[in-house]
Amino acid sequence: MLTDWNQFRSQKLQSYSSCESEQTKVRHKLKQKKIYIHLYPIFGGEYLNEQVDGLVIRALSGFFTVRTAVGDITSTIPGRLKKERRDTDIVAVGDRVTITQQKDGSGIIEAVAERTSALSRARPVARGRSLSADREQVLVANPDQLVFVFSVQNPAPNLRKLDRFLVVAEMNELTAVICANKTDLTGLSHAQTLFQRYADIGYRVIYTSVKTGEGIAELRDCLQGKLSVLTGSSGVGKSSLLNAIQQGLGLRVREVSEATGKGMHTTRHAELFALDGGGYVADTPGIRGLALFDLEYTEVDAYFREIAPLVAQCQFSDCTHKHEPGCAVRTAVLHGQIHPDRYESYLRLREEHEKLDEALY
Ligand SMILES: Nc1nc2c(ncn2[C@@H]2O[C@H](COP(=O)(O)OP(=O)(O)O)[C@@H](O)[C@H]2O)c(=O)[nH]1
Ligand SMILES: [Mg+2]
Ligand SMILES: [Zn+2]
Repeated sequence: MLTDWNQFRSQKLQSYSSCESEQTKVRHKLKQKKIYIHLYPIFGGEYLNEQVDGLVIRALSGFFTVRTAVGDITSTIPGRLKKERRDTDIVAVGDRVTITQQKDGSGIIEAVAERTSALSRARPVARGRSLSADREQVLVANPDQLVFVFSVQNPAPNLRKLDRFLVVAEMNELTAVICANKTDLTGLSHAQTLFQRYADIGYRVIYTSVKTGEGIAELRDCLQGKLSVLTGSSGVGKSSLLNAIQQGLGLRVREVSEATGKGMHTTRHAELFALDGGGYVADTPGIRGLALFDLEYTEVDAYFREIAPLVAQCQFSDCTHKHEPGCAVRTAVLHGQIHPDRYESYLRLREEHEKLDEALY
C-alpha cells in the first residue's frame, strides 16, 4: 500500500494542475515555481565586502539572525527587495543565505538558496466577497521532518488533531514522526492500541517516557542532524523530552505559540535551536493555527495516505466516500483495512471544509 501511496501522490498532485480549485492551483504553482532572490547589487562603501554563508536561525519583525562560521549576525533584507511583489516569503528560519557583513557588524542578506522543502501555508487574502490565496507564508524553510508529540494519558491524546497534523504534513510533502509520550502512565500495550494504527500506515511512531527513559535515545537519534519542527499541545511533555535529550534545551525552546496564547497573527517569530550532535529543533507558532485554510474538500482524500490509493477504484470519479455504491474506501473500512477513526476524521475534515466553502461563496 505504501509504494502505491507515493506513486499515487505524485499522480494526484500532477492532476491538480488541471483541476478547478483556485487555491490548490496556487499552492502547487508555488511549490513548482521556486522563486528566490539572487545577488542584490552592492552599493557604495558601506560594506566590508565580506560575504559569508549561514543559516537563518531566528526571524523577528524583519530581523534575521544568521548563524555563520564567524558567529551569529543580525541581518536584514535590503529595503528595495522588501517592496518587490513576490509570492513567497523571501527569507524564513531554516533558509540558507549569503550575507554581506557591514562595518557596524550587521549583515545584509544577498542570496537565498533554493528551498528543498517548506512548512508553509497559502496566506488568505480578501478578494471581493471571497477569500483567496496568492502568497505563500513560510513558517520554516527546509525542514526535514515534523514531529508531533502526544501524551498517551494526562492529557489524553486527541487523535482527531493528530489526523489534522498529518494532513498538514502530507500537504507540505514532509515526513511526519509521531512521538507518543508518557508511556509510563499506561504501559506500552495501551499506548500501542492508540498509535499502532499510524505505524500500520507507514508513519514512524516513537514511544517515549521521560520518567523511565524509554525511547529517549530513539528520539534523540531521530532528531540528530536534521531540522525538525516539534509541536504538540501544552502539557504533553515537549519541554521535558527536549531536556531529556539535551540538558537545558527544553528551557530554551520557549514554545512561542503557547507563550503568546492565541497570538499567532500578532507575532511572526520563529527560532531554531541547535542540537549538540548536529541538527536543529524549530520553535514556531502557527502549526496549530495552520487551520488548513488552503485545503480543498474534494482533495481531503488525497492526504489520508491509506485512503488515497483506493480512490481510483471507486465506481464514481467524484466519489465522496460517504454513501456512494461501489466505493472502495467504504469497502476497505468495512473489511478493517482502514481504521474507523481515521475514516471518521476524513469525513469530518471533508464536511468542515465543504461548509467553509459554502460560507465563502
Ligand atoms: N508521567 C510522566 N509525566 C511526564 C512525562 N513527560 C512530561 N511529564 C510531565 O508532564 C507535565 C508537562 O510537561 P512539559 O514538558 O512542561 O510539557 P509541554 O507543555 O509539552 O512542554 C510536567 O508535569 C512533566 O513532569 C512522562 O514521560 N511521564
Ligand atoms: Mg513546554
Ligand atoms: Zn469512494
